[in-house]
Amino acid sequence: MDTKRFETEVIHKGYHALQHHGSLSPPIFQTSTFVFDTAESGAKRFAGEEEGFIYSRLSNPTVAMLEERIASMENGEKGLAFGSGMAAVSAILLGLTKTGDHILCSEGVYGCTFGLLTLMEEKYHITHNFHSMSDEDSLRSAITDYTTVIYVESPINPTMKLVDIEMVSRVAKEYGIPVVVDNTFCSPYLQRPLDIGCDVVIHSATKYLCGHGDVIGGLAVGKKELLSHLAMTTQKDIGGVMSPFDAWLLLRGMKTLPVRMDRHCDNAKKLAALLKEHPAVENVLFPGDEDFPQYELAKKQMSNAGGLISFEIKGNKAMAQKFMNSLELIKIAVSLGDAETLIQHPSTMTHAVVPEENRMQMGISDRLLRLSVGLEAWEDIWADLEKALNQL
Ligand code: 3LM
Repeated sequence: MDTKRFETEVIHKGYHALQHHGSLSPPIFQTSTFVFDTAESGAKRFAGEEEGFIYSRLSNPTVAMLEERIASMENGEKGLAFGSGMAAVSAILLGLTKTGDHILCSEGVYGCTFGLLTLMEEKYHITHNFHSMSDEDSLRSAITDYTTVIYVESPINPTMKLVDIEMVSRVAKEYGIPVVVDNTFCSPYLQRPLDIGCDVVIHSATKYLCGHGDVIGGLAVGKKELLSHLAMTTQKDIGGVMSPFDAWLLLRGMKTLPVRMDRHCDNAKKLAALLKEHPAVENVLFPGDEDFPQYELAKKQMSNAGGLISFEIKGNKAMAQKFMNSLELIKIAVSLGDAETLIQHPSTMTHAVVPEENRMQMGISDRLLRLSVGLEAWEDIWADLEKALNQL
């Protein structure tokens, strides 16, 4: 079958790979192991001389179908599925580094990624530093002889700052350094980093890809040679793999990714404009806002602005928390990309593990809130926000 458009592939890609007996919904191969016809056949599979499944930590048909589908969505050669976004991040970063290496990171990262980088530095002497990557010259000056990975979130959680993925990848190529992009906030529907030069894309599949708040999962996509190597090392031997049932839920959720994302984006655009006008709010951070400092970059590398809005409450932390507690429809919860609108307080929640000094450098004040705009009627979301803001 020749390649079809994104909206078609997200529903069909990988279906042919299964012996599905005509079942429209793919079977969940809920098995830990696979039976070999003979001892010789088993030996050949282990030696890579015979096609076939061995054991579900190594590969599973339902999970393999998801891996084929996400590879197609990101326009990459090979996909890998993990038991969480952090299992993906850790398998990729540990797989690409050794003691003494240096990781150059975007100006901010998700809190647990920050925790992992700290752990790698303390335990394995793999150093890192955060950098704005705002122009070629400063990027070049931040690359050291020991830099072996450039790790980028764009948009950055939760400050929404962007990194020019094409520019960073172009410069990194000159030095032969792989660029890893965490594409969780956009999903492949809004941004395809491999198309603009990066080497590995990572997702917390828990978020937009799933879309229904019922899976913890991670995905990575890149060149076949590199991803196969990671599959046989840090994925297989650390073992943070995805279960067949979670792969099935993701295959189901991803079919509606384009229609869901369109709605998330439309709702967020309307709400960002309304938040900007409200006297109790300042610093609305939304890449689709014409006053957003990187609006042009957003237009260049994202096909739409996404469903996340961060903003500060005028006042202090207590007022931010009071506002959250006054909400009724909107749920106070971490995570994002679900049908339900969720709000969280990064300085005490997703980024609580980040020391205050680093949080300030990243731009995470204790008045900052992150709204994951859901699929409800925007008028109802706004009514809830406005009522709670008016109480401040
Ligand atoms: C959150 N984020 O609410 P999992 N990369 C990015 C992420 O935002 C996340 C991960 C990786 C949130 C989770 S906080 C306790 C809840 C950009 C997760 C990690 O391992 O699937 O959670 O993904 O921002």
